[in-house]
Amino acid sequence: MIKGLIFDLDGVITDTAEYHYLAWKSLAKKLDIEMDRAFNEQLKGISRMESLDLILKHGNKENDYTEEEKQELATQKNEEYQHYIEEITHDDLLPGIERLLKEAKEKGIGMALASASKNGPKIIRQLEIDELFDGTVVDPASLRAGKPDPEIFLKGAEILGLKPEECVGLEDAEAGVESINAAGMFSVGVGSEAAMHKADYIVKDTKELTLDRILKAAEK
Ligand code: G16
Ligand code: MG
Repeated sequence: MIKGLIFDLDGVITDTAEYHYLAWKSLAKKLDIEMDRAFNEQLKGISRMESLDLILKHGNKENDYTEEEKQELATQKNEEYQHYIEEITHDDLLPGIERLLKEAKEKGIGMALASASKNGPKIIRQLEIDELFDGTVVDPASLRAGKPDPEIFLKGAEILGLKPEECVGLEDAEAGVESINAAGMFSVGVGSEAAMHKADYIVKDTKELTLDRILKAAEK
């Protein structure tokens, strides 16, 4: 029986991907590296430092910076990103998400956040949904390995006091779906069939996410 939903943040609850993209693009420009939206797809769901490494590699500059300089570059990106997320309000919840969160709360379904973002707690406060995730946000800084490793979703289940098979994970990134599957949970993928082909249940848009549909699919 399904007793918990474990959510990715960016791309599932709200669309911060565009802000990550704009902030990375502006840093890449300063470093004389071209990056477009297609390349940006690879950065979804992975950590800040892993994203920077991929961008440097993309520009053939992976050996040009010391660890310290890379930390400084990542900080610059994050400062620009934080300006963007200041503007987030409750209205930035993706369509259907508020209803899903309400339905889950009413039915006593546990909810946890499995986001790679260190800005997650601030974003859910701005969205005014932090009370629903009180004490159930996995701290990405505590992880040994990021997505696609199952650790982040397993920690989410542990925080909820549930077994992995009692949880459903919701993701929009391929690395995230792999993480959910490896955790032994039912995976819901938001996105195109092609991008989400590894998910157990696929919806094109968050609008299609209702608790009823998710539970029916997971408990089949
Ligand atoms: C999000 C984004 C990634 C980002 C990561 C780390 O993950 O999808 O692009 O690199 O968080 O974010 P920050 O720099 O804020 O720590 P998720 O797991 O919410 O999709
Ligand atoms: Mg995501």
